[in-house]
Amino acid sequence: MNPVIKTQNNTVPQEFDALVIGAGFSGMYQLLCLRDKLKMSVKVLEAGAGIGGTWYWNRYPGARCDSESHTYSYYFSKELLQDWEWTERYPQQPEILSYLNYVADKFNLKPDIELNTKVTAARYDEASNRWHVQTDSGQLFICQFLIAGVGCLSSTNTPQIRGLDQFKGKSYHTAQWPHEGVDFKGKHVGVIGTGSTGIQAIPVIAEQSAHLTVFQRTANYSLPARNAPLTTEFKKYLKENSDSIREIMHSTTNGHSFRILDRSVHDVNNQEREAIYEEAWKKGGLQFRASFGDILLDKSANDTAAEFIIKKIRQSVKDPVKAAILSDIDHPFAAKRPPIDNYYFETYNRDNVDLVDLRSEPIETASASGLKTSRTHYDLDILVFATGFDAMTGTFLKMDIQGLNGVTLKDIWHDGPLNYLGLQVPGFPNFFTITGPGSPSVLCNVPVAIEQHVEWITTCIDHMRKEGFKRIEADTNASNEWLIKVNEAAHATLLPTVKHSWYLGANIPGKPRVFMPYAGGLARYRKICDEIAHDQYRGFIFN
Ligand code: NA7
Repeated sequence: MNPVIKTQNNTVPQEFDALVIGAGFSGMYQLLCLRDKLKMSVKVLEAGAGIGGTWYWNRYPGARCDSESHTYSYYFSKELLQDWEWTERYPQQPEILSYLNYVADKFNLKPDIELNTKVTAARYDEASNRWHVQTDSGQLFICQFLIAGVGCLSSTNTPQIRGLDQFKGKSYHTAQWPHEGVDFKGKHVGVIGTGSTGIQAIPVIAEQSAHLTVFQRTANYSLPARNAPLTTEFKKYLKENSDSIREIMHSTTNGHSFRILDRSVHDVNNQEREAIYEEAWKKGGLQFRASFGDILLDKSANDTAAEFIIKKIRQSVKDPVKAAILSDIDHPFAAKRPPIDNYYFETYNRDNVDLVDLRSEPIETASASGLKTSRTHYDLDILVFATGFDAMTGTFLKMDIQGLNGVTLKDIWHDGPLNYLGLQVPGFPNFFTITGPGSPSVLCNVPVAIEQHVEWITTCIDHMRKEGFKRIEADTNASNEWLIKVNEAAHATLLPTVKHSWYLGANIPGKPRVFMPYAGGLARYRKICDEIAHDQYRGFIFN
């Protein structure tokens, strides 16, 4: 054994067949599959002090899932589907975290998860065909397979505001929320950001604080969630119909339990269209965008949905100035991740809520007592950054990952995340990425995408073991061809037309502008992955 990374404290390296990074939905299921189905030795390394990934970190007020609870679940175990009962249509963060802990306990996963352990570096040693993985505590692990289940939205983005270090109040990023919570009582609070997170947090913070100022850069669409407790009848329906629900989720574009209707906006007259939108608005949730098949494909079709939502925003917000700022939306509906909300726009009717349009008065500096824009100064006790993530690649690039011939992931992803199927990167043998860039991931109900990836990886490793292969690597040509397909799939939609989209990396200064997720739909993607596996894993090189 010839470790290429040295331990800091001369501890003996620990060896495993596979090492998984991250103990969220992905890492937990990958552990279960490799350990229990393939009987491999596996360790999961998790930076947090608890399991749960996204749902361990995102504890901000109002944090909730925007997939419906019964679909935001593992579907691999019939017993689990029968055991677990969600309470609400859209589960709150604590309920999802309880669910993940329940799963971890039920399948005895925790003994194989090492918490408080952040991976800082990983190097592939070609001679031994092993990954040498280093952690922030100086531990060294050695493994044949390295699998990243690090999540797509796990590296926070906090904008650089001049003078922020002078601010005497408290500031928090929503995805690094203190476990003890934040007491907003009597406080003047500022929230920067009106993406899904801001839209969830703002109504709750408004209720709890003395005064809230929302700093909005880009106006956003949002759909009413119409959250409610699940009825006894619906819970019974779920238990009796889990197979058919799973079948629908597997066969749809976005992995939800509803199908995008195969009709065009232009197939119906104005009155019919209005009635369809009205019905969808009443039902609430992301299903609104499934009303017609061409909403995300054709700008003129999209305009009808956009106009309908903008009309609703104007009806909800009484102050005409606020209504104008909130409804001045510069991108097509659903071309950015569409948030769903609980009385978001109505929150602006409260006396204690102000709205600042950062496009007409940008933030200039922070001061000891708040934020100064080009127009005035806002006094704040607490500043909340709901400013999103360095999505899809940020967490990978914070680790120093080195593949063949000393090439780092940073080198190979300099112009964008080269990958094959979002599962592997050429030059990084035996390294798999669960819901990596190049896969449908964030464009879907993510647990469905995760189950597909984890099961594909498990079958692939099983195949290798049966065939006596020790090493798998994505072919460079196949990867380049895949990137062309990812690009074509995106450009067949309105998704790449948005300027400030994190799908494109455009929210992070200096990040290459490449549309990262695969927009061809989960069902089509699943078929491609299955066909490639069936065709002797075309595009992968085995040794
Ligand atoms: P998002 O969707 O990236 O939203 C971030 C928000 O923060 C958005 O309104 C941004 O405005 C705003 N932002 C970011 N940087 C700045 C600066 N420098 N100044 C002012 N405003 C800024 O992140 P979320 O956490 O809301 O949601 C992420 C995903 O989590 C979501 O899609 C779900 O999948 C769950 P912008 O629009 O860029 O002008």
